[in-house]
Amino acid sequence: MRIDRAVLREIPLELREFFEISSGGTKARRVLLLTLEADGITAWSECVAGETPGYTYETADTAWFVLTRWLLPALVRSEFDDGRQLHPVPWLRGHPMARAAIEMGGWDLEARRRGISLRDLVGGTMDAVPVGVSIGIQKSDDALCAKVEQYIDEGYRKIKIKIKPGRDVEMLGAVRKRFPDVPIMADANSAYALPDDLPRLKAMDDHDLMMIEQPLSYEDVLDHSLLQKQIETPVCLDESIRSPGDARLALSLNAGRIINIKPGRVGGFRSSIAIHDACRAAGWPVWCGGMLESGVGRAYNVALATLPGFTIPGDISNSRRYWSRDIVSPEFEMIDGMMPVPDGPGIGVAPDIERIEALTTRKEVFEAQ
Ligand code: OSB
Ligand code: MG
Repeated sequence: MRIDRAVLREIPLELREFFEISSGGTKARRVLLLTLEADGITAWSECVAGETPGYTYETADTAWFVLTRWLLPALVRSEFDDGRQLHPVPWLRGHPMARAAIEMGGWDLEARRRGISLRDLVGGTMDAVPVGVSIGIQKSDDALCAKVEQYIDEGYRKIKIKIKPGRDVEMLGAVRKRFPDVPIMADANSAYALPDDLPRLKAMDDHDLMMIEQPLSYEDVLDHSLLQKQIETPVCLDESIRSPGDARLALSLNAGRIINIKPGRVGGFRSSIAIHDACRAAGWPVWCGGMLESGVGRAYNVALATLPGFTIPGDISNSRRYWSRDIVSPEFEMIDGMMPVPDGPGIGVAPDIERIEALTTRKEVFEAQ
């Protein structure tokens, strides 16, 4: 079969709160939405690239360029048997978030063609997935503790706290003192380096953290392995894992004990599942990370997290944690710290097409000849 039509759109979506990580912050999200039409079916997906190259090198602008210049023109010229096999332009290096938008849209298309949910196409086993929340860097320890308290009250099962040099060990100590039993972890987004920061990273062992996520450079798997030998807290890799090959390297070097899988970061669902399978075989738990997605991207994260190796709560929070109003209905809302998995065909939530159309700031259409 063929993709008859592909439409790429950009919409602005304002976060309810500024979100700060060690490399910078964001409030005005620029969300790229892709629709793929084939056999009278329309699939929806999201490209999760950020506004700046502060997490990976990709941005909404680089993804727009790669998608409109190479990937989408080739996509509408290609033939395929199964939606899970959309890999236009195999020679194109890098740009996994741009590629993932197409690859994941193909999964929604295939699930809708079969009249099954994305969860069933993935082979997931859970009806609801455990949920955590990621808290950006706050102005003060008191402000942070207030947020932690609010999210615990709402039922979140894991509290992730963004850290950076100057806002780390002491701040985590203050939270741990106020909340002795809460499951807490830290995410450094590559803000530290060996050997200088080793004492600081060792000191985090005092605060009973579930894990520390991506403490060192995104390029440096070997140093994460050296670090893990010297600290008790499990190291979790995020930015360092861009492919199943990266995961195999991390596993063989013991460069941590946990991997955060974000399908956009690794080029889509096929890679995500391969990483999940490799970790499961090695006894490493995984969890699903987030990129401040709209409800469209969130639906994919929820479906992926139904696989059995996703034993740690993901960054898959309520729609309301991010947006005054999401662009899908129903919105995502957890029950007792568990996100129910949509069971309708494909992503199982309906994008609000009229609102999306009204919000669209740019749009490009590709049609099969
Ligand atoms: O490192 O996990 C990260 C958001 C943007 C970029 C990087 C990260 C994050 C988050 C947010 O932690 C997770 C979410 O979507 O709730
Ligand atoms: Mg992270």
